[in-house]
Amino acid sequence: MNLLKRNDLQPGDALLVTDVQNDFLPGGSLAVPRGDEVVPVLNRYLKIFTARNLPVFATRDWHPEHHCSFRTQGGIWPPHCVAGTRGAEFAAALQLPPSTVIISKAITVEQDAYSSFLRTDMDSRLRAANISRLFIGGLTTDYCVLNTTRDALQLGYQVFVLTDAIRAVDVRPGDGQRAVEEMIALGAQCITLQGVAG
Ligand code: VGL
Ligand code: ZN
Repeated sequence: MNLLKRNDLQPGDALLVTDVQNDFLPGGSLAVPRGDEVVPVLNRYLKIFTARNLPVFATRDWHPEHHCSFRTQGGIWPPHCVAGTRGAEFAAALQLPPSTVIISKAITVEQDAYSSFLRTDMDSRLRAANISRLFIGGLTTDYCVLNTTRDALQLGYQVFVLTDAIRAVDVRPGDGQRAVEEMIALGAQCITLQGVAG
């Protein structure tokens, strides 16, 4: 199924690393079960993409201190990823190349944003770089990865979900699995390292 060989990566491909930030890792304020396991796998993808001179985009959840999604403000999440704090920093072990384009999302107090395309310049940055295929991994399967994939497909990008480099919050058991099924139903393809590393 949907296996790509390493040689099948091509100009127009980009790696999109979503929200691999301390607060989403074990010990963080919104810890994703086994969220840390995506880091070494993403590092392998990062090596493959950079070796082929393909661009890397990294998103970060970047909330103001009193963000509406926080329980303290009536939202559903514990306070997390407050801009400029340690919890909002990328995982220390994540080896992002210096050329990584960083996109901050959900930066206004009164609006949340799970999709990396929502009120960001993601689409224009991708268009400027002539990107047509997105390889998406990171956190969280059932929020940022799902909503980013939905919008990307809607906008006409081809999407490959890196199923070995995503993890779900699973507020309700099965949310992550359902998110993967929805992404497939919408037209995303699932691949793993073997699929790009040949
Ligand atoms: C996210 C929960 C809360 C995400 C952001 O980016 O997946 N999840 N805020
Ligand atoms: Zn958030």
